Amino acid sequence: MEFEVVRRDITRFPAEAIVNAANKYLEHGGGVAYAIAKAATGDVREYIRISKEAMREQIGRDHIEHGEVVVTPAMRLEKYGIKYVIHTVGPYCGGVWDEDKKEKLRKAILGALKKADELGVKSIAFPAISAGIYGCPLEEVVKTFKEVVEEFSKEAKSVERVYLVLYSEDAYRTAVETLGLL
Ligand code: AR6
Repeated sequence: MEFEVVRRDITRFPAEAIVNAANKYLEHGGGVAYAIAKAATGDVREYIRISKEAMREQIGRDHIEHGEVVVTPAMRLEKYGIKYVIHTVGPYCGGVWDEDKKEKLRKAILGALKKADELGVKSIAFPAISAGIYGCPLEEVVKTFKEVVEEFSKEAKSVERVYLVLYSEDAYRTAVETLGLL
C-alpha cells in the first residue's frame, strides 16, 4: 500500500473517498469540514442535514465516538472522481499531546480506513485530522498517520493508496520533514 503526503485542497483531490475531520455532531462549522460541506452542496446547512440523517441511519445516534464513521455522498465533488465523504472525529488537544489523544486519533484514522475498504475504494485522502481547530501538534498527527497506515496495510483488501493532504505550504513542509522525506 502506498502512503503519500501531498500539498492540495482536499475538496478537489481525486481520491475515491475523502475524509472529513468532523466533530462528533457532524456540525461542519469551520475548517476543512466547512470547506467540504460547502464544496459538496453549495449550502453548508444542507450538507449538515444530510450528514445527520446519514448518522441516524448508519449509527442510530445523534453523535459519533472516536473510531465510528459516517459516510455521505460526494455530490458536487463527483466531478473530481470523489465518490464518498467519510466523516470521522479526532481528539481535541488544545496543544496537549499524550497517549490518550494518540489512541483517539489512531481510532479515528483506522475507522475511516476500514470503512474505505468495506466500500471497496482503491484510494482515500485524509486531511491532518485534529491538527487545526482541535489544536493537536501536526508532527504527532503526521507520525500517527504513518504508523496507522502501516498497521492497516497488513489487513487492507481494496485500499491501495492513502494520501495525507496538507493545505498550507508550511504544514506540508513540516509533514515532509517529520517523516524524513526531504
Ligand atoms: N484541504 C485540506 N486540508 C485543509 C483544508 C482543505 N480544504 N482546509 C483546512 N485544512 P480542522 P480539526 C486543514 O480545523 O482540527 C471543524 O469546525 C487545516 O489546515 O479542519 O480536526 C469541525 O467541524 C488543518 O491542518 O479540523 C470540528 O468542530 C486540518 O485540515 C473541528 O473543526 C484539520 O483542521 C475539527 O478540528
